[in-house]
Amino acid sequence: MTCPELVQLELLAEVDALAEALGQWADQSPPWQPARPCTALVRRLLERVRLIRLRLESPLVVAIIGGTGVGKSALANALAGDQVAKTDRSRPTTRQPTLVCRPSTTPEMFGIEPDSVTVVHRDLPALANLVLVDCPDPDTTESPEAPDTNLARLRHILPHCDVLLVATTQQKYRSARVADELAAAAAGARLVFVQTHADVDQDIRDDWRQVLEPHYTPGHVYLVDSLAALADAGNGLEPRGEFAGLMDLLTRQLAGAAAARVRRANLLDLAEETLGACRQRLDAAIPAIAALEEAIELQRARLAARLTGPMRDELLASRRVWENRILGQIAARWGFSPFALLLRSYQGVGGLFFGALVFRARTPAQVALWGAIEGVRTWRRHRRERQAEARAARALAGCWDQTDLRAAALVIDGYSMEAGLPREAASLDAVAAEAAAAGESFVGGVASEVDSLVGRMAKRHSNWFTRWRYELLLGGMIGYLLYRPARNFFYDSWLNPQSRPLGLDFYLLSLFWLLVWCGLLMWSFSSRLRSGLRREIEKLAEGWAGPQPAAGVFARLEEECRRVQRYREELRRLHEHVAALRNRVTAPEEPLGFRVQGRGARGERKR
Ligand SMILES: Nc1nc2c(ncn2[C@@H]2O[C@H](COP(=O)(O)OP(=O)(O)OP(=O)(O)O)[C@@H](O)[C@H]2O)c(=O)[nH]1
Ligand SMILES: [Mg+2]
Repeated sequence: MTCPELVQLELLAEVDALAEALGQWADQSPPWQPARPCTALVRRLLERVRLIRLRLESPLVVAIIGGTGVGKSALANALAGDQVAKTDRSRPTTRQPTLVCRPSTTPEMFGIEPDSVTVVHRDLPALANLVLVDCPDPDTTESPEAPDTNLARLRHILPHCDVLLVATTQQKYRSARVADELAAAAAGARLVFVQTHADVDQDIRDDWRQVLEPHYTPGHVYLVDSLAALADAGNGLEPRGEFAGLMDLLTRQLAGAAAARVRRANLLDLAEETLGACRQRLDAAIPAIAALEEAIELQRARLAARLTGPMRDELLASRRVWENRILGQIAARWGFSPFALLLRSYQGVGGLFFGALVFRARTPAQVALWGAIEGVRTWRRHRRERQAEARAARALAGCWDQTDLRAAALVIDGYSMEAGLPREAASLDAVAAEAAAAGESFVGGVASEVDSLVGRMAKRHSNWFTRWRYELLLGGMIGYLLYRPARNFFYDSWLNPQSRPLGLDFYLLSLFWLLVWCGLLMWSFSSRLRSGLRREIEKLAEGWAGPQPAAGVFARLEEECRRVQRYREELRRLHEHVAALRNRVTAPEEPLGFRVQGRGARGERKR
């Protein structure tokens, strides 16, 4: 494979990859107001990319632009080496772009509509590697309402051109109209600056360079006499002086692989400039998104405090129920022993009493908590009555104070409007639905936290040391109380005839003291448990500080914000990728000129 072919293939692959990435980025744009103009800009860029791709294999298209009468048509003739475009003293002369090319070349090859140009086919040597476009001027005063003006025709043709030959004269080099059009078209093209009328005008190139330099790197600025150059060509003479340099640049230096490099540089310039403009827009709009994200966190923290406060109170108020559960688990771990039996009886009585508490639940937090905790046990029993689930769901929704939700939704709606995001996500209905789901997941989380807390505490309070201490204390008391009746029965009644069997009083008293002892032991055991439980619940509630319990509220809006951030991040990545490519690709800059990125050429028109 030859070098130019390889360059061409590389360029094709690069253009395709870039177009695909840009297309994907534009397709994934979020419903965010500032994204709209950026997406539109990138779609226009893609159209330009399509045009550049279309003419990748074709000769370079060199457009000659400049104010009326500066000698564009005369320069086209000089470059072609023949009379190809009409020149005249009456202004304006050229009204439609004139495409000067070899007979094998057609406007369609460059994506140009044939009706929009006058095609001049000439088999001239100068046209071997380039196509000349003699453009109409941008400064003829015409009715701006007229649909078909010189300016409109000029704007229509410029995106199809690779190199802009900017012609001027001593009189016109400061023309604002021309500068504006140049600024708009320059990003997608290399530039060659030419002063005409070298035979009659002063050399203003230094001053012109100064006018250009804030916005352009002008490269070599040529000074030519087009009429003399055309006459030389007609007489079969070789080009001379500055004109020879210009001819050499266009016909030799920019031929072949250089043409591909020019196109690649143009494409990357255009892409970098467009993406840079998009980034500027998005960067300007992003603080409003950050403010919205901050406001969401703040409102969540507020709502969460409203949710966690009652939940903590509820957990503390139901301490006896947790205690009872822990006792049940401890008894189950200990299996069959006197103290385990005592625990079971105590827990059984407690269960009867506290089980009723579940059904006396009144506050939304209570109902929600019990709905979640008893989800497996109590509610399932009632499942046949389908109302049970609806009741739990209502209770979960009721965890939130509707006034709080409305206030939060209003605040966030203001921020999302400011940020340019769709407002439906901040509507009360949407927020209420999100709040219900968030409440449900929070309460579900609390239920499982309580469950593991009960398990943890049961484990902590059922170690061997604790167990044997209580077993010994209870067993000792039982042994002590059994000693006298046993002695009375086995020893006294057989060996001591004077003794009498113990009366009912003794047994009642023994039972009384046994109960008192059991009570004391239970009191000691459960009071330790209870104080530990309080600490654990407080610790649990401390873990709910911050916006986390209300994380699901404004989730849709938060997702939109994330999408916007991803969209912006992707743009930054694309822009940096294009900038890196641009720095790597060396266009044959010298003596070509080009637009300086990021310096905002004057009067830039939106592409
Ligand atoms: N002496 C001299 N005259 C020139 C030169 N270039 C162009 N002219 C003359 O300037 C006049 C205008 O030239 P054109 O080529 O028609 O100018 P243009 O820029 O195409 O003008 P429009 O088509 O109206 O935009 C003609 O009479 C040319 O002969 C030059 O280098 N030297
Ligand atoms: Mg002309």
